[in-house]
Amino acid sequence: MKALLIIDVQNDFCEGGNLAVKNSLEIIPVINNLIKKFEKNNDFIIATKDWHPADHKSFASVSNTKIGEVGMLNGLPQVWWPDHCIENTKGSEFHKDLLPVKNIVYKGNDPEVDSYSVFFDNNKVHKTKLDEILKENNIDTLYILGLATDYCVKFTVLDALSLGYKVYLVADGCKGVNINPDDSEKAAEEMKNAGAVIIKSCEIL
Ligand code: VGL
Ligand code: ZN
Repeated sequence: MKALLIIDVQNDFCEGGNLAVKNSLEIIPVINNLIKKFEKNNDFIIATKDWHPADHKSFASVSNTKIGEVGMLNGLPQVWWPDHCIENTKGSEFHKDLLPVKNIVYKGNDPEVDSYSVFFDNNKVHKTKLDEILKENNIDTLYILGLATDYCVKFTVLDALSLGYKVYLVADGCKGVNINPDDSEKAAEEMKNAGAVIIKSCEIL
């Protein structure tokens, strides 16, 4: 069985948000078309939320660091981010144009460690419910898309592959942060080398 996995299409990652990903609104119609398609076939759909407490240490404001620079957090290299996706705020809500999705998985709630992958936090200590939910529903194939290609999409795809899922990355359904201009390209290469199949949304039947 297959599932559509929609990563972090939240206000803070969209135009006008605190960590806006360029041209992110372009992917919403692509994602909505797939939501309709998966719904029609009774296939599983799951959406994720980056969900941080206000004192999350990945925030430059909390760690007294500079946005965009890299430091160390909990023994791991950490990009310092602007405050974003704070739990129960406008910024952490899904973008209003995204069609509603019933199944939601949250990540990033531990203030001490960042969590790009929707399966594990960055130090792989805590696991979310995602793997369990997918297994309960006999899902072995994932169509992954959303924000951002070079962070949460990439690490989710890599963990999904290492957990044994067949992974399709829907290229026209993703946009990246691109702190360096080629970060998304490099991320796509990395995902492909790890075994992800990169497709366009129109190839999904
Ligand atoms: C993300 C940076 C910080 C993402 C989340 O969803 O890609 N990026 N937190
Ligand atoms: Zn975050």
